[in-house]
Amino acid sequence: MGMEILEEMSGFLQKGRAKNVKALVTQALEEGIDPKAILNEGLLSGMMIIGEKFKKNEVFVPEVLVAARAMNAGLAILEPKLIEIGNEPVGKVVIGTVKGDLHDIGKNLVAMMLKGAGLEVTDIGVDVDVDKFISEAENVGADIICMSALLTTTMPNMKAVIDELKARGLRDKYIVMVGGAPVNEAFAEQIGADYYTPDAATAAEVAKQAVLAK
Ligand code: B12
Repeated sequence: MGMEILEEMSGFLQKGRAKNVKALVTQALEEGIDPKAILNEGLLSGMMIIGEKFKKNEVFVPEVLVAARAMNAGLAILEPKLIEIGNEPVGKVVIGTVKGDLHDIGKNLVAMMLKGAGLEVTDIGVDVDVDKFISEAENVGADIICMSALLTTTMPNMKAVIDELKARGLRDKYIVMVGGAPVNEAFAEQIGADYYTPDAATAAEVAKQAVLAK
């Protein structure tokens, strides 16, 4: 009992059917199903499947966005219950697009997949300056700082954040992840970031592993 409803929920989530997901989360709670099971087996499992398909080019940005919207709709109902039972997130992430850069589609996808992996995500938007990355990370008690850049001219602003972390003696406090189309492994290493991943699904996996290993 209960399992079918969670499978059904995951299926609706993958199709981006927010209304159906919301209705099933409500129903599952009424049936007394453990909110953690609803989260893991109903919502996050569906998002992981979408992430894998996105990685293999079986689905594209619009499908991921509607799935993420459905996940968020379900999460909104579930969150108060999760807080009640004290479900701790795997870790906390602050994510933004660096100063001078307004591209946010990739960053938003990464943020959604991170949420899908059970991380608490604070999205600080686009055109984020050095000080904001650091002060927000300090404020929320983040484990990870994620930076996105889509322009070759704004990539150096990732290094500026890392350099400032070092200057303030905070570099070891955070896991720093970087990404975006022009970013690669060699660049990440050169500026002293901890991780680079080419896509959102891998970013979520790596972030989760990194926090658990911290
Ligand atoms: C959409 C777009 C825009 C939109 C942005 C809308 C928005 N809300 O984001 C608009 C029209 C506003 C725009 C503006 C500009 N753009 Co533009 N844009 C693009 C375009 C076509 C797609 C980018 C995109 O969303 N891709 C889809 C997402 C899903 O992919 P992604 O961002 O790479 O993200 C994935 C990974 O990189 C990774 N990832 C992303 N972030 C992170 C972060 C972490 C931590 C990790 C681990 C992973 C990760 O995961 C994501 C999902 O798998 C690209 C071309 C391209 N093919 O990249 C040009 C492109 C990036 N733009 C470009 C340019 C030049 C500009 C402008 C300067 C144009 C102009 N003259 O005004 C302005 C700059 C504005 C600014 N200050 O930022 C150039 C950059 C060239 C360069 N070498 O720097 C590109 C490459 C186009 C080109 N070929 O010339 N742009």
